[in-house]
Parts: sequence; C-alpha cells; structure tokens
Amino acid sequence: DPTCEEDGRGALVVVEGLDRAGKSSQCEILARRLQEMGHQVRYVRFPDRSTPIGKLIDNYLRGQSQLDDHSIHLLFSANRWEAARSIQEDIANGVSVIVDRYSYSGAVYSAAKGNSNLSLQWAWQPEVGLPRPDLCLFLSISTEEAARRGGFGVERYENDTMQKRVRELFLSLIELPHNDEICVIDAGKSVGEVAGDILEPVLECMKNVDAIGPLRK
Ligand code: T5A
Ligand code: NA
Repeated sequence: DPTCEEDGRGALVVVEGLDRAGKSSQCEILARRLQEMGHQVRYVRFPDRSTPIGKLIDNYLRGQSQLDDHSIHLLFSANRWEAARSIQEDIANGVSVIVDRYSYSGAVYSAAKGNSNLSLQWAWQPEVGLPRPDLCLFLSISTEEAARRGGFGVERYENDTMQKRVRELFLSLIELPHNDEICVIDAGKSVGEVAGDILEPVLECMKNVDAIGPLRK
C-alpha cells in the first residue's frame, strides 16, 4: 500500500554523510521515486542558504566572512529551527519530508574543527527539541573516494583532515544506543545501486511511522 498518508502523517527521512557522499543526488532520486509511487513529498536541504540566516552561513562557508565557532554553530542550528514548524506541519498533513543534512551534520562538523574546543555534547544541545527523524540514512564513504568526486575542495570544510575527523565523529554518533533510527548505507557504489539500497528502508519506515517526537539529549 503506497499511500501511508491516508491513515496518518508523513515520514521524516534524513540523509547524512561526508561532503560528496552523494546526499543531494540521492535525495532527488528518492523524492522523485516516492512521488511516482503516489506519495506527497517535500525535499528540504540544510543549510537552507536562501534565508537571511542561510546567507550568513553561505558567506562563511565560501570564506567570505569569519565567525566565532560557537556563533556559526548556532546559526546552522537556527537555520533548522526556522524550518522546524513547516516541517512539522507538512508531516502532520501527510507529506513526507526528505532532509538533506540535519542535526548530525550540525553537531559533527562543529566538533570536528581542529582548533575548536566545542565538544560533540555541547554541539548537540541546540538540536534538542527539533523534530526527530523517523529514519536517518548515513551515506558511508571513505574520505579518499569522496575526494575523488566532482567539485571537492572549494568550500571551507572540504579538506582531508577535516573530513577524516568528521567521519570519525559521525561513526561515534551512530554507535550511541539511542540513535537507533540511523541506517548505514554503502555510498561507494554506483548512483543507481545506492538509490536501490536506500529505497527499501525508506518504504519500510513509511509503513511504520508513529507519533513524531523531539530530538533527545
Ligand atoms: N554543515 C552543514 C555544517 O557544518 N553544519 C550544519 O549544520 C550543516 C547542515 C555545506 C557544508 O556545511 C557543513 C557541511 C558541509 O561542509 P552542503 O551544502 O550540504 O553543506 O554541501 P554540498 O556542497 O551541497 O553537498 P556535498 O558536498 O555534501 O555533496 P553531496 O550532496 O553529498 O553529493 P552530491 O550528490 O552533490 O554529489 C557530489 C558529486 O559526486 C557525484 C555527483 O555527480 C557530484 O559530482 N556522485 C557520485 N559519483 C560516483 N558515484 C556515486 N554513487 C555518486 N554520487 C554522487
Ligand atoms: Na549536497
């Protein structure tokens, strides 16, 4: 039965991973496939660079401004909070929301910065209370494979040392027992193969959506 919307809310599905893991490509394919199956879907990406807060983030990522590590961290989080209500409304109205990066990126990238003393625990706190994903797909890829893909090296965090630390921190988050919504996907395969591997857990999740809760500590 492809229309889980009929008897309830939409699902909140997050796609996470290193830079160039293929998140945006996969989100677009997933959104299109679900629509073709008759689901209502919205695709959201963070950072959302179109809002006033998003423009500050964009400038920072492009190296056009300098910001204190705590400040930019809180801006990334604020950029999610400004979208939280509309995400919750869509889900309540039976629209499934596919999210390209979310709180996991938020905590991990800030904590991975070499010279920052921001802990993963500190970095997670502003995320507490945001809509909790029903499913988080972590696109797992080696830093070497990610670096081979197009466009790498242009933005602030796109360097080897940073990506290695990001990968380690992502893996440590995944291992936390309360993060049982995270599903690891081998993103080193072809675009088509990864898309196939993603569809199954998403459809399974959409069959079983329950009451939406907030992200926990
Ligand atoms: N950030 C983000 C924070 O620090 N805190 C936060 O809270 C948030 C939300 C920008 C930066 O911001 C940081 C993390 C980032 O460093 P972004 O805007 O999501 O975040 O970054 P983008 O540059 O848009 O996206 P990514 O670099 O992360 O790339 P994607 O979306 O993972 O990959 P995609 O699909 O664009 O593909 C990249 C390239 O690889 C090819 C594609 O064709 C493309 O050329 N490709 C494949 N090649 C071979 N095999 C496959 N399976 C492939 N899949 C894709
Ligand atoms: Na992307």
